[in-house]
Amino acid sequence: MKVKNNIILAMDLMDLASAESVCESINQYIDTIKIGYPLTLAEGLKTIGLFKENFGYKVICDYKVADIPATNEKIANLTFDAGADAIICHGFVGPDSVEACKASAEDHGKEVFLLTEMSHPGAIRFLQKDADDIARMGVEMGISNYVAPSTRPDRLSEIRDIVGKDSFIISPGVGTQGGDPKETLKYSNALIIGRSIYNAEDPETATKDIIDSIQ
Ligand code: O7M
Repeated sequence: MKVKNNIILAMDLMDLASAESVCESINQYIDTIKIGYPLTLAEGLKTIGLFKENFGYKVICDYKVADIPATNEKIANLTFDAGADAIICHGFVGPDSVEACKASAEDHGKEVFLLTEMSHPGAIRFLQKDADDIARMGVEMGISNYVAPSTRPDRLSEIRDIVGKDSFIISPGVGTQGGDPKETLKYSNALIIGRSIYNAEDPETATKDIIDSIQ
């Protein structure tokens, strides 16, 4: 996936009008948006198509799919049928569950991202222990897109080593959660950024400042 300016907007505002207003103000700088449960549960699956039609964005659906294979397949099919370009699934549920999302993505000619370690402090307790193995599983399965944390550059670097230089890693945790954009891009292909942009007094300036800081 190609991502303009290496920035994916994490749009977690919960009403479409506010979300679209932020997108309008930064439209010239981004071409990829990530939406998750906050906006989808508030406004419905139709938001996927709206971002595509109104802005021409690539839409990554962050539904952190983490169920049995049969249920994962239903979730992924619905997501791709609604127009998503990619879906994010959890890895800790194991290869059969991940395979269900991957197969759905392939059937639709779309992409799957495998979530390895998460960016928040609580991820250290359970997920971190298995994150390298999750990344190895992804490689064994032929997955080429990953999510790994910008809040722990050492861990991000280790995950990069496992998935290899040709894999595509996107990283959340920049800004509000403490991750540094430039440091993150040493190991990652794109930054996932939410509150530092959509909660900024002036989202356009905030976006421009981030772009300047990574150039
Ligand atoms: O920049 P923020 O902190 O406002 O938003 C970060 C976004 O990335 C938000 O949508 C989170 O749900 C998501 N995210 C994390 O913050 N940490 C993770 O480990 C994983 C994700 C994510 O995108 O998962 C796929």
